[in-house]
Order: sequence, then structure tokens, then C-alpha cells
Amino acid sequence: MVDGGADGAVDGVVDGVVTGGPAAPRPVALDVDTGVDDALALLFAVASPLVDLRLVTCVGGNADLDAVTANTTAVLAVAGSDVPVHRGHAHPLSGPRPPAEAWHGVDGLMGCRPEVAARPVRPEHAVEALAGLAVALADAGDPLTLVPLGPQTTVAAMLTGDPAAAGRLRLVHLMGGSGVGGNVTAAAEFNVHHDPEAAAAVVSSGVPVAMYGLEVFEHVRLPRADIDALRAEQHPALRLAGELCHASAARSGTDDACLGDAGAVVALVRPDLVRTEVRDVAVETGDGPARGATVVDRRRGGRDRLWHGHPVTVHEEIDGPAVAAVWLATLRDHYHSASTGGGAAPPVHFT
Ligand SMILES: [Ca+2]
Repeated sequence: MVDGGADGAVDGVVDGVVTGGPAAPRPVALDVDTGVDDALALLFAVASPLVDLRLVTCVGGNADLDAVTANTTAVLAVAGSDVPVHRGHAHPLSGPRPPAEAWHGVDGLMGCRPEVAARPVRPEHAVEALAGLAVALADAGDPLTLVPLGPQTTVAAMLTGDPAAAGRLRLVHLMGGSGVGGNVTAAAEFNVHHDPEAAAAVVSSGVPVAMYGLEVFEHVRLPRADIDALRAEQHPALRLAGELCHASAARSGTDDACLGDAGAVVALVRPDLVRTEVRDVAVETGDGPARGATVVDRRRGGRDRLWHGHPVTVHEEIDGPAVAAVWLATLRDHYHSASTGGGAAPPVHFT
């Protein structure tokens, strides 16, 4: 597991190169804006023996908060998970939520939301739930790793609301940012562009931050044969994964499907499949064309330069085929045993 140290470096990393293999499970909270690829990440997090999933929080992003919450609870129900789910912020810190329906459809899941009985959402706000869990785990000596897969709004609110909060987290391992150009704009990646002020607050909070951004995001892809095989599976979680990948591939006009956020969770527990470097990073919060850009300093040399941001562990390279294979094998291992050992999988209709 990518493991943050007090100085912003990562345990198991020597000169920026991850040397460790699969890690022991550690407590994790996912903050999601589900989202096709958030759903693929949730299915993996539930399935992986290397993820001790304690909490899922929802934030407005790929869809509005109501749709995100409905998607998240539906995916977790199909996955057979009863992990607590809490609602967080609906809008960015700076104002209204920019429309994002062009990316994942009006429902956020490209029309693939499973029709299952609604699971209740816990009444406590996500910020309070995350803060409470962070305190409990820090007191127990096994601090929380927080994995934001959407805009960092809720995470920023937690970190800025309590000056001691950053010291209670092991790591914020976020999907977002880019030092190689943007996707939603020429300069900015979607999650950071959605709420640049929140991303800036997280990066400057003092908590160890790992950034899984566009350097690696598109490189984890599921081949067509695996997509079709998943769609033919019996367990609804596997079929859902296949339908989501099929819809994602159709949207992008490709034969294979980008696993997106799911790759970030695999990278968390399989740091041997990525190469990271500690870089100075700053977030552009101005209103110009670079709003939401993450400026990644790749200059050589020490810190006697004209500018430096905050140290962040940046994912620079990834073994995409291996990460996709781990994702797929983990889902199959878990959900095959779930459907044979835990009784028949419930019938699920995909809209
Ligand atoms: Ca997401």
C-alpha cells in the first residue's frame, strides 16, 4: 500500500521508486461521485482482501448528489456490502456545481444503475463521519487512508474544519490532477477543475497526499474480451461491471474500457505496479484558462528555486495491463465465491 510518512514521502519508496509489493489491509474510506468508474472502484474495494473498507461518502461531481448517492448505494447493494454511506457536499466550495452530465449521462451511470431495494444512508454528514472515524482509528494506532475519487470538496471541509484533522490521517490518496495537461479543459483535470479551492486546501493541508492523475489514469484499460465475459457472468456485481465497461467503451468509441477511478484503488494496494515521485504541486485557483490546473514541478534541483508548492507523491507511470488484470481477478475471486458460498445472487435488473 502507498503509505504516507510524516514528511510527505511514502513508505516503501526509495528515490521515488516504489519497491514494496502487496500490502496488508489497512482501513480505508472512499469519497465518491459515482460515476461509472467510481462504481468500478467500489466493486473492487468491496472485493479486495487488501482493502479494509470502513466508510463510503458521497460528493456532488459526475452527477448531482442525489444521483451520486442513489448510484453508490445501488452499487454497494449489488456488491453485497453493508458499509456505512454518508452524504457530503452537493456543491463546490466556490459556488454552484458545473454540469457534468455529458461525461456519465444524466444518472451518472450511463443508464446502468441497478434496480435494487434502496439502502438507507446514514443521517450524519460525511464530514462528521470521516472526522469521527479518523479520530477513532488514530487513537487505535492504525490511521485512516482517505481515497477521494471525485471533487475534493468534502475532504477539504473536513481538513479545514479541524486543524488537527490532517495529523490523524495516514494518507489522502486522491484521483485527480495532472501534470501533463487536462481533460475537462486544456489545463485542468475534471475533479480538480470542479472545485479548485478544495483541491488547493487538501494539497496544502499538511496531510500526506498521493496524486493519481492523468499521467496514469487512461492507461488502465479492460480488453473487449474481458468486458464481454463479465457481461455473461451470473453474479450481478460482475454483470454490472461488464455493463459499465461496455457503456464506457461505447461512449469513448473504443474497443476497450478505461477503468479510471478503479485503477487508483488498485494502485493503492499494489504500489509495486506503479512508479511514483515526490513533486512540488500547486493548484491554480484563478479565473483564467488554467483554473483547476495542478502545476507539477518536475525541474531538477533542490528547493532553492523561484517557486515551490507542496510535496505530493505523484503517480508517474503504471503497469496498466497488470493493474487491470488485478482488478478483474479480484472481482472474479470475490464475487464467484459470493454467489456459490453465500447463496444464490439476487436477481437484478439494469435500467
Ligand atoms: Ca469519480
